[in-house]
Amino acid sequence: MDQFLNALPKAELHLHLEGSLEPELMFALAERNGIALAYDSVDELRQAYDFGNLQDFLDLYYQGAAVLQTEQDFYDLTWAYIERCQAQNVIHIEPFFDPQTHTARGIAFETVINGISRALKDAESQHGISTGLIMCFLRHLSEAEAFETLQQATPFLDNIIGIGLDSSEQDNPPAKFTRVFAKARELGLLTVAHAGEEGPAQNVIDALDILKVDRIDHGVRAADDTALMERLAHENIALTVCPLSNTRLRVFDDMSQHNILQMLEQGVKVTVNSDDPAYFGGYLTENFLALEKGLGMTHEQAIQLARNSFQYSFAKPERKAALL
Ligand code: ES4
Ligand code: ZN
Repeated sequence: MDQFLNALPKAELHLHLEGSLEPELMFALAERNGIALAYDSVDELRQAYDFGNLQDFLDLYYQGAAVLQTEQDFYDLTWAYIERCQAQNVIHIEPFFDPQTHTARGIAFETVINGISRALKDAESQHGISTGLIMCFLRHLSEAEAFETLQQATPFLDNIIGIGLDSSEQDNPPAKFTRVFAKARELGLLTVAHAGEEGPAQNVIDALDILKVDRIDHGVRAADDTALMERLAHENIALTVCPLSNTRLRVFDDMSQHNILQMLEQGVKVTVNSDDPAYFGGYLTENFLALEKGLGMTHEQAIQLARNSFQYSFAKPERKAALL
């Protein structure tokens, strides 16, 4: 473990709470809730984490989330992630959750958000970690289902800072959610969207121009479009890049091929994030370490990446000033 990278103060802007469900906790919750898993052991489950693409991963990710049943389960999931943050000097977090993964199984929206929110509140009071929760819509589901989810969230708008868009990018372009994003913005919510992960650079353009997002999740395929790269740099549009995710899902064959440092040097406001750390082999420090090992990232570059994570966070101005 590189002491410098672990001790470096960092923010995480792209983390799916359901993707922080470690196999050990998955088995413990399965037992607590009397649920049968398709795997006999933690080792057997980990061996299944060999993905050819995004959809291979999503199939296992939605299956794994089925062990989450009670408010306490959502608390325990979130708290386990917060303890990882505490151990890695991650002092500001903006985690995602996918309510539809749970409401589709008959779990009440309030069960999910109350468990998560209570853990985030404890993170602030016990560890001084500042937080902002982002609710994601599953883009493989319909616009109507996204609207229904936004409706369910209305009593809890104080608990969330924004909305996002995740799941299968292929065949589910940003334009499918134009109206629900407009409605969320009217409600005062910030907006982000996964774009340019497996999908084309055009999805990044459409997320900006049609959904009017405040930040892009992944966005690595923007590098295919020179004009877009210049726009991202000049308009200070941040990308939440996830190096280990991208190699595990074969967006890049090897870390040595990853374009994050090239984008950084071109003036694009990139940040480092872990996405689904229980599935992709590491939390934030491990992602920074992978960049050092695979791309020769310097300490100066690491400091700039960490600085970007504070600068382009949705932290309140006074908190941001303290972080920077
Ligand atoms: C995700 Cl890596 C990734 N891409 C799209 N949707 C997701 N949900 C959880 N992880
Ligand atoms: Zn993601």
